[in-house]
Amino acid sequence: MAKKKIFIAGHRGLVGSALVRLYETRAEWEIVTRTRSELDLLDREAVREFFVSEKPAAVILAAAKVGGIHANSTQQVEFLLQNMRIQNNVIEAAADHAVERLLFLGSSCIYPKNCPQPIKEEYLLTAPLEPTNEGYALAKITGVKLCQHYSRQYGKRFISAMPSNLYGPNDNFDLQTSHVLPALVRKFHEAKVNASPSVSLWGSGSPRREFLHVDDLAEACASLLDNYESDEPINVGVGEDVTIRELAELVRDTVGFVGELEWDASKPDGTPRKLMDTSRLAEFGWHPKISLQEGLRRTYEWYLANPSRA
Ligand code: GFB
Repeated sequence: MAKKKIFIAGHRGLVGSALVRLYETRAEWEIVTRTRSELDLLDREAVREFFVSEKPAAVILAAAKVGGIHANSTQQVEFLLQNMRIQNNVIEAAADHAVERLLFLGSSCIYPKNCPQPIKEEYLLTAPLEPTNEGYALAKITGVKLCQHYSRQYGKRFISAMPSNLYGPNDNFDLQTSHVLPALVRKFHEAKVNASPSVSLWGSGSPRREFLHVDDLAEACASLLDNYESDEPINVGVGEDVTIRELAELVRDTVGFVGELEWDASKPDGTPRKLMDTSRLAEFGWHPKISLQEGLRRTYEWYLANPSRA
């Protein structure tokens, strides 16, 4: 049987690299990737030419400008513009060049700042957004809606998954631009190595976050791409969250740092909580496998084995 091509856009990132690891085990698919220098996803014509020549049957759009609370809040223009451009280019070209299935990745931060918890998919666009990531959220909401309208207006099988906060191999460990979990791994590791008495963390430690290992996300994406038939977005999370303080204690214990935690109140907390309701996903029949403790252990191992990423 001839293999079908799947284009994994953003294959060097946290999500894309997990998708590549997964699809390498699936014989029915031929993985297609392009580095940024081979194909600039911001360039509409180049993207259209790529679809004409490669003719992928499926696309997972994991290419995006992403970052933690500091990067998001200080580069709202770039997060809004670049993400809109990438997703418009890829989704429109996929529709115009007979891609059979496309999965777009949204994010839990696109839901309203103060919505009831756990967050159901239907809460999208019911109230104002969290200001620290408004640019990113607006771009992602547009992508989710574009897929939904392609599905409704043109019968395309373009779907959207909304992951919670993600972590795992190939994450960004840069302290200015990273998300909290990789930042904590690095901070605690460096404090241990330097025998520092304390580690400085941002905000109050009281916000709650839900963490999903990226290998679990990749499994969920593959399953949804194959079998999810609705045009409604679907949350992909673990169904439980922890405070940032609890996360910090877990990372501290995983790394083996003995010292104090200090909280820098001059840094933002961001949204107080964004725990997603995963009942739609459970009904679909998918459940995560990797606990936060296990995922953290694996992530720290990966970090130690890849010092160049730090
Ligand atoms: O992961 P994070 O940067 O982003 O921060 P968000 C989560 C929480 O961890 C915030 C606290 O309350 C931070 O103040 N925190 C404590 C730290 N110490 C640190 C640290 O050293 N580094 C970082 N980065 N945080 C992002 C959105 O929001 O979530 C994006 O901005 C995206 O749009 C992503 O959706 C999933 O969870 O607040």
